[in-house]
Amino acid sequence: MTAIKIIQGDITKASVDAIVNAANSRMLGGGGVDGAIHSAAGPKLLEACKKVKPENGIRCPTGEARITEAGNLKAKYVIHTVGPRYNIDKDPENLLSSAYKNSFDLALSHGCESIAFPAISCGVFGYPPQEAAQISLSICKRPEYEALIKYFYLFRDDMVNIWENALESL
Ligand code: AR6
Repeated sequence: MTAIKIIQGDITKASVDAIVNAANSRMLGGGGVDGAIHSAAGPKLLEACKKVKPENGIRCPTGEARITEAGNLKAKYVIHTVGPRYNIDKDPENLLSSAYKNSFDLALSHGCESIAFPAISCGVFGYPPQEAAQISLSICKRPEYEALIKYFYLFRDDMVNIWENALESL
């Protein structure tokens, strides 16, 4: 059985090997969970992000992921991924799936045993949370990711309910 834990709370407090950041493609910080992760991790995280080579200012295209050290966080790594902007990017479902898959693949290739996700794209990027929950959880249940313990850190009660209901109905 795949271990999936749904937690209400701040992802910066997660005791896991890798924390996933819902970043933007420049990877230099931002608002929402990105801002919270950078302020908890301190300036070392921004320095690590700057070392990721940009192409035309883009360090991480939408749907891809990049891994850095985690500064002052308890986690070993931050995995920065960029989810789709729901009403702007084409094929948001495929891009959101890729964001999760690429995050998992980086975690596994770096020897992680546990990973914590926020609700990627469900804030300013406007992804409907019910749909995002189903996509994220169906990827979590793939056999290739079975070895990882997966946490979702969700800020609000209603988001926790949405993820719990989606998990039951899968
Ligand atoms: N812990 C867990 N979840 C959180 C936290 C936290 N500390 N803070 C916010 N959330 P968003 P996006 C929730 O907007 O939609 C940034 O500016 C929040 O309530 O952070 O992928 C980036 O730089 C919501 O449910 O990410 C990008 O430009 C979820 O995290 C852009 O926002 C995601 O909301 C990315 O937008």
